[in-house]
Amino acid sequence: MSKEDKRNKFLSVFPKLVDELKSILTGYGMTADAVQWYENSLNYNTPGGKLNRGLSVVDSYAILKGKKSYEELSEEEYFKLATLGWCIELLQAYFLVADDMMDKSITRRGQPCWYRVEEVGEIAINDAFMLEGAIYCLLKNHFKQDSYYVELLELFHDVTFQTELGQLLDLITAPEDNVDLDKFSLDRHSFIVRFKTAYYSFYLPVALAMHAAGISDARDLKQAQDVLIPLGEYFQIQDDYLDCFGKPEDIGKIGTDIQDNKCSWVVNTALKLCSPEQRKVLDENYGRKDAQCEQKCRKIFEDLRIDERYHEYEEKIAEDLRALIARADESRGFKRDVLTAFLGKVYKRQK
Ligand code: GPP
Ligand code: MG
Ligand code: MG
Ligand code: MG
Repeated sequence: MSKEDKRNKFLSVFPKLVDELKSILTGYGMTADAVQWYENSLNYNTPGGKLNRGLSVVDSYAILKGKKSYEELSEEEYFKLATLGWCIELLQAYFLVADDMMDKSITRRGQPCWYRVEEVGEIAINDAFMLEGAIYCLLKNHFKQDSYYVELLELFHDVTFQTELGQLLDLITAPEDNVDLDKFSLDRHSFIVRFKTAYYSFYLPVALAMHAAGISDARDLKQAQDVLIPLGEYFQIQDDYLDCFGKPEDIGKIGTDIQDNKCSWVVNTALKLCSPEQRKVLDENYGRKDAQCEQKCRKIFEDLRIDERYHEYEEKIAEDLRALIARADESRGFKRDVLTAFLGKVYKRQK
């Protein structure tokens, strides 16, 4: 099945889940305008992205079950796994609606952020909570009878909290009105991105698929996590690199990390390599909402050849991850290919 067909098949499940969620509201006697509001929020905030996380749940499950293609999954099996995939997409929708308010962002996935839509405003806070709530409604409807139901609940709860911890650190490390580069370090960066991105984007899809496939020995979950967390960190480092060095037409957004005072891999690498004079320029120009200040920072990143440092980092981490994957133990039914497939999706991506 082509990538496009896989995506369309996955997308075709979502309207059924929306109907199911609407009928929960109807069952509580909610009025038609409230049901309509929820439907609008679900449709505006959930399906518009790349869907990598959701699709990965189904892909990982198929690999773990030794299926060569989606066609070998029964309709019922596919629907259940796709539902789990949509639960991650709902988690992501919840995070992004809230994150865009905290970051005062303007657009998301090529449309205005939800809180900036006329008549939404701060109701978006409640809408974010209700996107999260949808996860637990769907899990209850589709997985309550399964032996691993509690594991799924625990996983969503733990990963949500870990992401919130990462978000806290992200926010207090980059205040808008107080630039202090002494707060930054590559260690702090690593900690932030592992918590804010890697757990929910990389570990969660695989861990969900492992529970659903019945390959969920604690040792196997741990070996998956030991690869997926550094892989998620590598993914976020690419995101930071592309924010500064990517072409807007490739990445679909205009980079803002320098002006936003972000604790990104790029500035942290520069801080490690710069001379006292260059440090002074960064202190005076990083995190300022001013195009000329941004240009001065960019010049230093060029002089320090941060792009070359990035390519070195990329080769090194890909090699380390390949070695780590090669050592994974398959004796209890875990499949290295789940991890190889993820690395393949990330390695040298341009967008
Ligand atoms: C997006 O990071 C943040 C998250 C996905 C986690 C949000 C967590 C919450 C608990 C709300 P970002 O702000 O660096 O990314 P983007 O540039 O896409 O806004
Ligand atoms: Mg943010
Ligand atoms: Mg943001
Ligand atoms: Mg970014």
